[in-house]
Amino acid sequence: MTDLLLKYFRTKQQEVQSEKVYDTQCPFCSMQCKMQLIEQSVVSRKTFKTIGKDNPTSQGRLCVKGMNAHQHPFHKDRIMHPLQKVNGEFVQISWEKALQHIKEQFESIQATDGHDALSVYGSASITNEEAYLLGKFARVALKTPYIDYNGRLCMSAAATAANQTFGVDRGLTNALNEVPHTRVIILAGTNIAECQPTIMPYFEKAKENGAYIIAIDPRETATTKLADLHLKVKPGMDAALANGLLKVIIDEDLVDKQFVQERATGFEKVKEHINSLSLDEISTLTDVPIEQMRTAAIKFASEDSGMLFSARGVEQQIDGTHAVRNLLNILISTGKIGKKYSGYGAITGQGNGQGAREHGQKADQLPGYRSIENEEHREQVAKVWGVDKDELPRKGVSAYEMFQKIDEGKITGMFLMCSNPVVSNPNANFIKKALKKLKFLVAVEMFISETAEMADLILPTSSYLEDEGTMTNLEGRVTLREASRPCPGEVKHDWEILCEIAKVLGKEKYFPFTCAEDIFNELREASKGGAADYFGITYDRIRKEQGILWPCPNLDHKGTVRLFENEFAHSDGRARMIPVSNLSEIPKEKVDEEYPLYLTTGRIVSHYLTGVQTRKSSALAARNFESYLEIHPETAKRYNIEHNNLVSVTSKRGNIVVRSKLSEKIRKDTVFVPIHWTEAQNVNLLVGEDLDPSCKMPGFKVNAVRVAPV
Ligand SMILES: Nc1nc2c(c(=O)[nH]1)N[C@H]1C(S)=C(S)[C@@H](COP(=O)(O)OP(=O)(O)OC[C@H]3O[C@@H](n4cnc5c(=O)[nH]c(N)nc54)[C@H](O)[C@@H]3O)O[C@H]1N2
Ligand SMILES: Nc1nc2c(c(=O)[nH]1)N[C@H]1C(S)=C(S)[C@@H](COP(=O)(O)OP(=O)(O)OC[C@H]3O[C@@H](n4cnc5c(=O)[nH]c(N)nc54)[C@H](O)[C@@H]3O)O[C@H]1N2
Ligand code: SF4
Ligand SMILES: [Mo]
Repeated sequence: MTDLLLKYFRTKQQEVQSEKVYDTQCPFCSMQCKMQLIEQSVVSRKTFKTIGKDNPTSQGRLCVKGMNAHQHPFHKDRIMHPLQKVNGEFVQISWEKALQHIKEQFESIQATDGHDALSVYGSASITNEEAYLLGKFARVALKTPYIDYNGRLCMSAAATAANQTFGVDRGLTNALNEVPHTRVIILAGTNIAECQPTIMPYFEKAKENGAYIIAIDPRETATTKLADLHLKVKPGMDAALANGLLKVIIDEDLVDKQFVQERATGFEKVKEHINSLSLDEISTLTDVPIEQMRTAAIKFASEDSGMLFSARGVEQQIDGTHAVRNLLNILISTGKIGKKYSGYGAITGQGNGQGAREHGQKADQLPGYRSIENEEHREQVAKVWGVDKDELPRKGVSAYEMFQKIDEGKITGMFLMCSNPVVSNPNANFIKKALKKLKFLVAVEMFISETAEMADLILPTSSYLEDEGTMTNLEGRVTLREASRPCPGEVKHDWEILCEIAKVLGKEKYFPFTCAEDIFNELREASKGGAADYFGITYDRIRKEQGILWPCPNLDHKGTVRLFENEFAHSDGRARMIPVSNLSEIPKEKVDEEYPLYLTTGRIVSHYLTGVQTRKSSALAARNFESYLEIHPETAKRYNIEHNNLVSVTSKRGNIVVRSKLSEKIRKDTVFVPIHWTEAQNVNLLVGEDLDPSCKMPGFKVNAVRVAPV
């Protein structure tokens, strides 16, 4: 190096007056990649950079969202003070006034409209400690049955199916490091390449090792590229397709009879049902050729090991629970579960999609995966909380149904933490109309989201850089997010806000917490003996052992890496198979002359959910600054649509305008719109309100629409 260059670098180095490094985990998906924020002060300004950090799950990798995750917390629009709406405008107020205002409003609503008039809407992007505390807050501080959360729109079908089939629901039954060694993989309605990008090397390695990969998706995606066989199914027909595969497995005598006999119940009924079905009919319904079904089924059944993964493509359907149960029928009938290199994975979505569905945010649930309608469970949790079990409310209703109750005037107040339901719920016009009827809406937020915009009060909350706590990743591994950057402005943590509100409501003694670890220690007690038992997990252990997979019932227990090796979690130790019909119990919307195309919705790699965070990141926003309609060129031609046209997309519920993107990768009868944009581009203006009767999941993935150039 020349002297001149050396001198240049030296001066550059001197310009960096200080450097701070903060450990944290990515605020976005379920991989929960560990990362470090490097903050440098250079002369008069600060610069930030994010780098990956080694850990057993993401192994130091980051995707484009992770690398740019620091851009939104430092965005100028971040809320720094409590904001109250006065004559339609938000004005800054003190915490003291904000808390007093909440007390007055909550008390007045409960005095005039009853206890049940208050509702709580939570999230799977908050920590375990916060999810747990929010459930306790609703039941103990507000005494309302009405609490549910955004995971209802996300994991509810997979969770219900796994609970019904296996007796317990943990996203992956095996750790990710088994994936490279399995012989055959089914990827059903999951786009891991865009949604959990740092998981990909596990699957790429499997392929290198010779695994055969089968993808089921109506579109060709970066994920289906990995597949040896792509079943380009008609949207919403996964339950029927699974019947097709089961039929081949049974007809070809490929059932693992010993496994089915010893470890499951219900196989005979499934077989009887399958014998009554015709492959021709299934092929017509699914638009998957019989030969492809045969290849997939024979390959999956004949290999020694195999894994099956599902995500929202199969699950966000009004028969999502049954569709997943039928996929699990395939896994059980071929004996590919509870063994090395064989198992199931419902790929979790949000950062804490797993943990936040275990500890009491769900309408019918108490911590540790306990049921709020079970007397013994009520007793156990009431004891930990120091309340009388008869004082605990009963079960409430699901996320979308809370908005129906608001519309009916039965719920008049809402406490919203970490979600943007105006954009993420189906039938978005209705959600907005319902929210307008509320007497009082409080949003705990980092930004004025489309929903916070409608609030009477916004409370500023901390980000993933500042808020310490545990997050359970897609493997079921409980990890510790060591976030330690000081909160900016008057920002407080979500858990701190809950404790302060409880205090003004006179419930301080139930919320005495001074740090996240205090809350975790109570959660451990409350989950003890439950299905999701965290009792043996401590902050110290997580630090030393780089995360622990639940259940972990005591301090000497190593955690459970592989589930169901000896028995399933039902009391008889067996998995439950049930026959599943080809068609949904509640009919899905059909295409007709007026609405001739199927609309399906989903994600792209550069944005996250309703986009409130990623649209604030200059690097991510620059990659995709607007929504689009993916449409097959032949279909586009039929409706006089050219590439890059503004297109009007209309369903029975509403209308959006997005730009066309012609692509041969999508089925000719289907169009796709991503979910990350709002207002005239909010795809949920088009989605209908029917819900899966078993888990109340909306049908985000199948709706009938028409398209026309604007
Ligand atoms: N970049 C990015 N990553 C994310 C998120 C994000 O917003 N952005 N969100 C996170 C969250 S919360 C979640 S839940 C996960 C979601 O992760 P995924 O479920 O993988 O994502 P989606 O894009 O919703 O849907 C997956 C695939 O289902 C396909 N599909 C649509 N209809 C059907 C159908 O009827 N049958 C079948 N078999 N497939 C169908 C779509 O074409 C799509 O490729 O991602 C997480 N990761
Ligand atoms: N059509 C269609 N609709 C869908 C889906 C689909 O595939 N298709 N997917 C569904 C799925 S899987 C999901 S998970 C939902 C998610 O939908 P939402 O719950 O609406 O998701 P986000 O956009 O993440 O909203 C989170 C909000 O909380 C704020 N926030 C972020 N971190 C924190 C925090 O730590 N504390 C607090 N208090 N606030 C915070 C963010 O600024 C943001 O405004 O959308 C669902 N909607
Ligand atoms: S978005 Fe997911 S894969 Fe990407 S860095 Fe964040 S946690 Fe990792
Ligand atoms: Mo999700």
